[in-house]
Amino acid sequence: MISEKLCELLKCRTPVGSWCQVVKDKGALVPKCICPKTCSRQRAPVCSVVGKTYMNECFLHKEACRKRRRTGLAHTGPCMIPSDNCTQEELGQFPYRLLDWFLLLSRMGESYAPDAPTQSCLSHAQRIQLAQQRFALLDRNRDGKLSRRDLRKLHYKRMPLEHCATSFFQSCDTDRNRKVTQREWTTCLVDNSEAWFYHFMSIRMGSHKMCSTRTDDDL
Ligand SMILES: [Ca+2]
Ligand SMILES: [Ca+2]
Repeated sequence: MISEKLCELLKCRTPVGSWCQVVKDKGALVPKCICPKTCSRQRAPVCSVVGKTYMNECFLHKEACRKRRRTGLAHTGPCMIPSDNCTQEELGQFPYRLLDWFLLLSRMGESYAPDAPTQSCLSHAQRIQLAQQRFALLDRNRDGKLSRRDLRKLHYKRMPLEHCATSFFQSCDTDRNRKVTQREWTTCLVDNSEAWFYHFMSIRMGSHKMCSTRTDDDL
C-alpha cells in the first residue's frame, strides 16, 4: 500500500503520540504525523507497549495524543493477559467448576435438600437456565452484556480456580469486543462445561452418561 511505503521512513515524534498518515497536500500525497480526531470502529486490535488493547491502531494514537504520551505499538492483535499459571487442563475444567459454583450459590438460602441433583444430573436446559440466571445477576446495568466492570463482582475469594477467570472470559468473548453477550456467555459456559464433563466421564469413568445415579428425575 502506498501509505505504508510513504510512511515507512517517517518516525513520528511531534505531535507527541501522533502516527504517520498519508495526506493530500496541494494535490500531492505526503506522509504526515497527525493526531487522529476520529477513528473508524473497524476491529483490528492492537496492543500498546504498556499492555493495553485498542480496537485499532488509530485509537491507540488518539489516546496517546490526548494524554501527550509516546505510546508505541507492541504488536498487532489484543494483548495477552498473563494467566497466572492457569494451565490448559484447569482452563478446560473451569466452565464446569464455575457452573457448579453457580449451582451452589443458587441454592444458598434454600432449605437443605440432600437429594438435590448435582450438576451432572442437570439437563441441558437447566444448565442454560443456571447460566442465564447468573448472567442477569452479574449484568448490573442491564445492557445485556458483561463488561469487565460487571465481572468484578465475580471475583469472590471462594470461587474455584479463580486464577483462570480472566483467560476464561477472554475465551468467551468470541468476537473480541471486550463484552460478553448472553449468547456468548451461555455457549461458552454450558457447551464447554458439557464437553469437558463428557470427555472427563469417558476417559476417567469409561462412561458417557452425564448422570449415572439419577436418570429419570422430573427434570
Ligand atoms: Ca453490563
Ligand atoms: Ca463479545
